[in-house]
Amino acid sequence: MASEAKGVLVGANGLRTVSGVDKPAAMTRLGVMGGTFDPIHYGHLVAAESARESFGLDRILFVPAGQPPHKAEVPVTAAEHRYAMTLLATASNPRFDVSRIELDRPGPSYTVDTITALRELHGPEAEIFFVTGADAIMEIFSWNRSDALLESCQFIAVTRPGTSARRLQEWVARLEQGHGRRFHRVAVPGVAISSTDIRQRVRDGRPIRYLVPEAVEVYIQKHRLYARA
Ligand code: DND
Repeated sequence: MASEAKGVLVGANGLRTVSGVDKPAAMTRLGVMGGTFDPIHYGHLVAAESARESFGLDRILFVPAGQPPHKAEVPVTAAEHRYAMTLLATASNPRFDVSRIELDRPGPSYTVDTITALRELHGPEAEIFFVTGADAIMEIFSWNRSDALLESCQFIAVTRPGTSARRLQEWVARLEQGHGRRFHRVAVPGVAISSTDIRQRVRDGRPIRYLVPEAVEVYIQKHRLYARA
């Protein structure tokens, strides 16, 4: 027998019907937005919110990389600063959270380890969607244990100015062929902002207003991040 709970039709088997598909009532659809976030900017926020809205995700978990595995040779701002800026940038969105999981785990921050840990935390029913920009997904075969990673969750690749939308479509099709229908593509309003450009602007004494949330801009000034020594 079905019962009405908070406007959701719940069957005796504990399943609710959403768009004609039975799902466990407690199922979580979790978006995971991994990044170096050096610094976080509006391009990241628009990408995350577009993925959340397009796929009806309950939350987006921003995961700043403690030790970005692909940037071992590149100077990266201290993880605690990048974490603090991510907290500031996401604070006003009740569906955005920030995780310390990669900051508190020693060693390189491999995404496959993060997804495994999140799956243990949220249980096997949780649907996990890793959100990446078009440029990042095209590098995914070079990531640590990429075969295991590609099987571990679903992926949402968002369009990014500078990377052809058509190439992204071909990539998603190729990933689907090899690894099943767990790869999705979302066209997001193009925000041609990059962390590299923001760092360069600060070094050059140029404004970064409207490229990052105001609180992040103030944090960068206060801690003299990216400034010329
Ligand atoms: P990024 O350094 O590209 O992050 O790292 C992205 C994620 O990949 C992190 O979680 C890394 O740990 C993971 N990764 C990379 C390489 C190897 C491995 C893991 C491994 O496990 O072996 P950024 O802060 O630069 O950007 C964060 C995300 O936002 C990226 O997916 C990027 O493409 C995207 N993005 C934009 N998307 C749309 N419009 C814009 C964007 N700017 C950045 N303007």
